[in-house]
Amino acid sequence: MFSKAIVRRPCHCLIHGLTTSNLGHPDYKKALEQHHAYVNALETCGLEVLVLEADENFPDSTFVEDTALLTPHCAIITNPGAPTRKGEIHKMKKVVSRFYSVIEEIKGPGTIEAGDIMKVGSHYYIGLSGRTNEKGAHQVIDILNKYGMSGSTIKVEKVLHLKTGTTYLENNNLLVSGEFINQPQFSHLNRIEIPDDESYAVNCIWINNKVIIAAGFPITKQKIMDLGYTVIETDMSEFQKLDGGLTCLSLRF
Ligand code: CIR
Repeated sequence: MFSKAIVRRPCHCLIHGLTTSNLGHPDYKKALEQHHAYVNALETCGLEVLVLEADENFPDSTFVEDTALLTPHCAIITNPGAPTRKGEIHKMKKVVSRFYSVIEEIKGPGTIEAGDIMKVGSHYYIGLSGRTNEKGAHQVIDILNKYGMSGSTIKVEKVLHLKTGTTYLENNNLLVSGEFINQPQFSHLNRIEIPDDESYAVNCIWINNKVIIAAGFPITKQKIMDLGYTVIETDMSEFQKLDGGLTCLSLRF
């Protein structure tokens, strides 16, 4: 169960955020409205949400998930692989220290962005992607082991982060798309396949038995409702333009 979340309002320079999509620049006003609706969705799931003010120094700073991994036993401040995002961690470390007394940090040359980390029980799958390297992943695994948790690595070849292509909905249910559909490390889970034309929607958030999903993906919505979850839809069009999904916009703990 989660009780809190941390989010950061999008800054004006969001429109210059990193992207591989060809969907055009986000509309700032619309992004702010969508962010507001996202916070409402988290609150509807029962979370107390800390909304941090926009940070104009970092275009991608609204994607707070990448800067920290918040586990039940410790917080781990990451070392983002994207050079323009490395500085985001300093403010986040201060914020996280309000809630955690045990804080670990990933050191270069290890890099990791927590969009590459997916928790399944006390095990953490870590994607080796363009942003997360072996050294970063192994530092995280060593820290997890120190606190009685575990981790393993999975290659991410076609998408930005591990959770761009798969998310866990608890109760053994895993949404999978593309390169993760036949991933042997997931074979013990109940895998729900999301078709290619809805692959953006595979990035969902489970919170206390409700699932927040991106609006406009009817097949995904139906599959999740069929599993018995209450579904909350929210429009993500402006964040999709920057390769950002639902999980990226918050730290939940
Ligand atoms: C980036 O490329 O870093 C941002 N535009 C999007 C980050 C998405 N974060 C995530 O998947 N956890």
